[in-house]
Amino acid sequence: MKVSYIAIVIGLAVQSALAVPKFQPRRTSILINPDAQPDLPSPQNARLAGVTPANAGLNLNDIQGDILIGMKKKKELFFFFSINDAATFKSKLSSDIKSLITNTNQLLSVSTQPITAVNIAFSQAGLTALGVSDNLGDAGFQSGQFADAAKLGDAGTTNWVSGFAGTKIHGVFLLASDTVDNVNNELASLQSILGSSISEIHRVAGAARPGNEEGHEHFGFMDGISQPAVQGFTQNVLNGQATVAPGELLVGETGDSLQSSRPSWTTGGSFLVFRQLQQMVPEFNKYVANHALSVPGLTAQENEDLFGARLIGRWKSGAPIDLAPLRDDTDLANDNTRNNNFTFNHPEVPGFVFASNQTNCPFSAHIRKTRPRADLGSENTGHHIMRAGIPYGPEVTDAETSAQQSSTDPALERGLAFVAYQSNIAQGFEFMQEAWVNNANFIFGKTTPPGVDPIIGRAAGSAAETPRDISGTDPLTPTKKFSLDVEFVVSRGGEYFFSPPISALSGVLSA
Ligand code: N7H
Repeated sequence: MKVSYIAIVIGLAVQSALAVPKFQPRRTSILINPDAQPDLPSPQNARLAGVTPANAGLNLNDIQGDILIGMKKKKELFFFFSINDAATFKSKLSSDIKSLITNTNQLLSVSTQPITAVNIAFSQAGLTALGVSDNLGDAGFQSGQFADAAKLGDAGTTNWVSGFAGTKIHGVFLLASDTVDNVNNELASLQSILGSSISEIHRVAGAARPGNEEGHEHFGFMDGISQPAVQGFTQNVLNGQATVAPGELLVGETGDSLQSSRPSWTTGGSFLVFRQLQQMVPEFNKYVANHALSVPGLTAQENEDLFGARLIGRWKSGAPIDLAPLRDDTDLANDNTRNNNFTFNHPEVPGFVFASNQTNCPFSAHIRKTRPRADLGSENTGHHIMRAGIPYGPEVTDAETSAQQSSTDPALERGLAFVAYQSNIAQGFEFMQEAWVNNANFIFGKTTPPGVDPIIGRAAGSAAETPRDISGTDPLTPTKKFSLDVEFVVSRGGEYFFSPPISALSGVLSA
């Protein structure tokens, strides 16, 4: 009796062990895909895109998965570390860690996505710790982000997370999945592989916002709509999408101006700019409510929403104000063939003077400052980035809403874990932030100086309490100045990294 009972138990155990395959193909994606955002190519289309142009041959199996997919992750953990024991780290990097790194092709279809996607990137201090002395050809990367803080408009570095101050971070793991548990399990297994060869310096846990807010950042605006189409990757270019040579994002590829001087092992890698940008959401909402416009024919709520939309250049839905200047249009927002198809110029409108007209969109609006489209004549500016960030931190609490003020509780900090990829930081993120966003006179040649970008702009070197002036936001009086006396976005610092091609992990980086 006892023996047959044991046999049954063993039998059931064997049966259930057999019933659970070791590798369970995914049924739900790691990625979100709101209608407003561009779709990713299917693996087949991505391969075809690589065949047509002369610059064919992006190695999507070697390019880390995060670089070309944009702001689409459901959950993402950024784990910043220093390397204590380079020899042990290198031996694990070339074997166990390399086999866990997720490439671009894997992410393009749900069935090939891993349980948790793992990417890795190194700072200059990290490359030095690994004994890599090659010059990657990027001055910003070489000196690190802390040295850049003043130029970026960070009002001092007192708000910086201590881990970002200096050059103590050597690398970052980017772990993406559909659940927090998956991400945490993956981190635990990485930590057990690497043991004491690394130490944690800092971590940021990102997540797409819940429910209908999925894809929206913490101020409530749909994000990730306007991303560059990449030759050799994107097959169906959407109307109004900027098309860039792969070398604008990927080191060593066609279009990288330093292609001939890059170390050969870096081809297919990309510089990753990370910024922890805290968002003061109740303060933003309060400022917008207090500055509601008075455009005739609109309700009070519509006038308030319009003011907010004119700071960004899009409605919360994602519809561009250049095409929907007075009221939101959710059909337009959710149609990715139309929602990016505008230039800010309206030659079809009789008497439209491009140098002075801000009826549809202020010169200072965030999306105009960061992609001036027809304002620069030609789109081919060479200043594009692939944005791959994700919101972090909790939703606003009722207490914060009623106080109209963000809590000082560190557990309630929220914002954007900003990530930008490019082949040249000086031409990409730095240029955008310093020459456009923080420059009160940009867009040049306009009859009214726009002021800084209201969301992320601050003149380099100005103190945090200095009000930031913008104009153009009131369509009835475009010369009217608004004094932004609160910070909507506070920089908590960051670092510059290089996201290497996967092949380099068992090559130069672990030699
Ligand atoms: Fe920005 N926001 O909610 O206000 N961003 N951004 N950004 N941003 C964009 O078109 C936001 C930041 C760019 O091609 C949208 O995808 C916030 C930095 C660029 O038309 C919204 C923060 C930099 C674009 C936001 C933040 C940029 C863009 C519209 C910080 C670079 C595309 C959605 C907390 C220096 C422009 C979309 C184009 C769009 C927001 C940071 C750059 C809603 C909250 C630091 C290039």
